[in-house]
Amino acid sequence: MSETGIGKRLPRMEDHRFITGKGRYTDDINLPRQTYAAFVRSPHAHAKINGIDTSQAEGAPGVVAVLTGEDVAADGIGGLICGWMIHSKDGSPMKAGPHPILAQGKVRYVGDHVAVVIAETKAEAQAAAELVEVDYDPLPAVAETAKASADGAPQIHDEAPDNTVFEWSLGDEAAATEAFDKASHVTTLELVNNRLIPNAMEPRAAIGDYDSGSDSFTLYTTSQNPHVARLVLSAFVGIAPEHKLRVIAPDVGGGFGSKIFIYAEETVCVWAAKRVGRPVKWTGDRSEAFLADAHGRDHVTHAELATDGDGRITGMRVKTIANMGAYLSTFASSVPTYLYATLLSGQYDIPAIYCEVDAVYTNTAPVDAYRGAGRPEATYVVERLVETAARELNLSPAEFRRRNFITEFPHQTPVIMAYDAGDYGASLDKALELIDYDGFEKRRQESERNGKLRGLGFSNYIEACGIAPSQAVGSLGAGVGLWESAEVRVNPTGNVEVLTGSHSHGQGHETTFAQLVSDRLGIPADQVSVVHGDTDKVQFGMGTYGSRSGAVGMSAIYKALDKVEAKARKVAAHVMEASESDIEFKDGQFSVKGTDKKMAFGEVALAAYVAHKFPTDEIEPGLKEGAFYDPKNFTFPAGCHICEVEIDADTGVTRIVNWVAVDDFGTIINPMIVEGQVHGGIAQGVGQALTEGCRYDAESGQLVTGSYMDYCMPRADDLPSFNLGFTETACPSNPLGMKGCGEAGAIAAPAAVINALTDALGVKDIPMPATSEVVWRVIQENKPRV
Ligand code: MCN
Repeated sequence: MSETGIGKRLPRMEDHRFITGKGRYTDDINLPRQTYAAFVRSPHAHAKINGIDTSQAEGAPGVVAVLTGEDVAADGIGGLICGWMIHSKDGSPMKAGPHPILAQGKVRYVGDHVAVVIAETKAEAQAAAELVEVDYDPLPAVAETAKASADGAPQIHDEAPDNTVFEWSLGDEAAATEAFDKASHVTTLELVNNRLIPNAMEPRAAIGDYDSGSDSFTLYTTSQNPHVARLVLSAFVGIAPEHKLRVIAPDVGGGFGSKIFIYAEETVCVWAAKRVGRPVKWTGDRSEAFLADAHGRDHVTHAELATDGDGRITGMRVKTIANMGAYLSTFASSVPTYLYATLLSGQYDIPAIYCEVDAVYTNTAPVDAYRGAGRPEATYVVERLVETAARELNLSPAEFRRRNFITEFPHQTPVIMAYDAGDYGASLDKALELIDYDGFEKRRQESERNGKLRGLGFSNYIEACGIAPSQAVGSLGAGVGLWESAEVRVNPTGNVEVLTGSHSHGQGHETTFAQLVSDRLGIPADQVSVVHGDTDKVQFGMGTYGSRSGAVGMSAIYKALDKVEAKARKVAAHVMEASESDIEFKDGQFSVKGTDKKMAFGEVALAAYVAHKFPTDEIEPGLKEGAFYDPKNFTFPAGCHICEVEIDADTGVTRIVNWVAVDDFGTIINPMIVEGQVHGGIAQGVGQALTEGCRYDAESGQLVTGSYMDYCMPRADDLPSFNLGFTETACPSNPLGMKGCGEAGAIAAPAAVINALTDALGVKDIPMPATSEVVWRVIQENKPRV
């Protein structure tokens, strides 16, 4: 067995370059004759543009060009589009307004792109951007999700009356109505899933370059999916054939979903590079990221759970208003629909579910996928309902959950998903043991003696990862299946290069992918290089999001390795003059059954290249194989997170004193990397629950939380040392039995925190983010026991 193979806590091989400052990010790249772009952004949430005077800016020092929406239109550049069509329940297609890369006639949110100034230096571009005179007629704005379609709300796009993009539904309404009619108890909650601003460490950046000699473009950009960026962006900018655009996503400092989309800025850089005949570089600053990176979540939900006299769940009804922002971002429409409502069954056997989702435009930044994308919102609805129902029925939350768990697999839910494998009782049992559930009451009493309120909150989440098997999404009418590609190139010295369509921007693929190769070929992981993020090197790929790189990306590598092994067996058999059926391969050695003949993997690799007079009709020289892998189903990671909080009753300050997470990720390749992923995810979920909340002023539509002064990210001292455990049910739909782990923590955590807070405070609900001020106010209003 390989010392660096599957299951080993191999330190991340990429970290040496990151922690020694040798990472190469987009902003580290500089091209000869490069210019710099600065965007003129709207100061208004909603306004008519009467005219733009660029003359002063054009005359400013160093300015190369000033471009506006008129130039975009003149060059026939179309707008950005949302790729996933949703139909309303009346069958009509979603109503999307145009999304020009530079505003045309109107701006629709603070930060909207109005013009771009291109200059010799960044400072000159920024200074000249201040000189662009825009004549605006401010219009009334609507920023609040719940009020977007209210009578008299300002109309944002002519194409979408009442600011309604779609009114969609999923499930059986009649069955749900019947379940509620017959219910012995109904639990109701009004929930707000707060809007979040993604905060990857590296802000977005792009360099567009045009080579007039070959009439081809290169885009360096902070992308999680460079091939998809090439496909979509080449169509937007009119570059044909598409391989005339090379997209390079070098080291990327985190994305969390926000770097999947096609944004105006990188599109402008590519288009403008040809117009000015020089490379155009843009590096966003943190303030621009707050304003114009696609935000996450932002749901307002009315949710109901029906139970019978035995404490069994019989039905669920959910009505959600989902804020899309001012424009539909690349995948926005899929998030509150197929990534959300399809997970509303949670881990429970619920016979009838009906969900309605109204997607609305508001004068705010576009909203799209953010770590978990739809699944944190679903888990929040399910786990808040379940916990509340248990309390209302005077059952322990653990017992109520256990009574309703799905126990037989495969399980077809009433909301499309067919869960393949899991053991939800096992993760609950293990979590109860790790948190010392039986000792909780004593700990609560001890806290009370010290003037503190203690609470325990569960979150038994499930998610659908490995996005997105074409068989499964085809049935959703998406028309796109998201497979992954891989190529394994074995060099004559036996070293291996793996070319993958996945993109690592913090997930440690250079290590885990190498571990897989090490395991299969019996060579050390440091003899494996992982190549990704360049459309000229890797033929095609779907990129990284939806915790898919393990289950889908690594499965493609696995398939390519099958082919490499099969070919190497042929070569070994030829060189050792044996029958192929007598060749055995173990621990990196090919041997001939029943003899002492053997060859190391490296020797076979060399033989494959240095011509052993192969019978070329049977064996071609070389050792290089590729594969595409399209899974049959999603993977369904699930687990039980329990959060224990202690609240200072005088100040409302909440301390998380213990966090237990027992997750089922199927086969684990690198436990250390997986634990890191879970830690990061929980931290993000705790941020949503306790500190992070994006706010727009309801009247003016100004972003009130536009910097870290007002938008509070969680810090290390807000978090306890996490207590992690694992259970394992292998995923049957991929060869490694893996399930995704990259989003689990962010999906589970918000419900666990709020369930713990409501337990401690003895209240039905508390809004997120439950800052100490919010908690203090609840304490003042409710005067709990202490
Ligand atoms: N892994 C494993 N065993 C498993 C599952 C995964 O060892 N059973 C390993 C994988 O090989 C990979 C890592 O864990 O090295 C994460 O794998 P996976 O769950 O497949 O997720 P992806 O690689 O597809 O990453 C996407 C996921 C998502 S959707 C978001 S959002 C997110 C996340 O990863 N964004 C991140 N984690 C992030 N971590 C960092 N540092 N930065 C981001 O932007």
